[in-house]
Amino acid sequence: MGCLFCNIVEKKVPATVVYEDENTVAFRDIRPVAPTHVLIVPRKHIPGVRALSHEDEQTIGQLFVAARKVAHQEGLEANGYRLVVNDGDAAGQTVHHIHVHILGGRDLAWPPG
Ligand code: DGP
Repeated sequence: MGCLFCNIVEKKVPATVVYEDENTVAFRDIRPVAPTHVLIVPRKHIPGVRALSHEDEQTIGQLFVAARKVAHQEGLEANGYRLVVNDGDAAGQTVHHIHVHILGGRDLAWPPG
């Protein structure tokens, strides 16, 4: 068992990977809520925003720069897109390996539900 997203990073659980580099892996969300819905995760297991420390600054910086690359690759930059990080129960976090949702391909309402 263990962490689902660690298992995806390690290719023990299949996923549609759209981007990877030495620090990050991006794959399509299994329950998409927008025409483009990609999750990008650090290879390093960090449970969530609340678990971050100064040691993670480089990892998180790399994650956002890679998210931008994915958005470009997915053709989202012309119309815009949203990056979402859910942290904790009230936000609806269900997988406790930090991840950024990359959402695009439609107009996105604000505020979110
Ligand atoms: P969050 O609520 O922020 O923790 O989002 C977790 C997301 O993970 C949710 O949108 C659904 C997605 N997800 C859950 N299980 C799997 C899986 O096995 N494969 C993939 N590709 N996505 C998953």
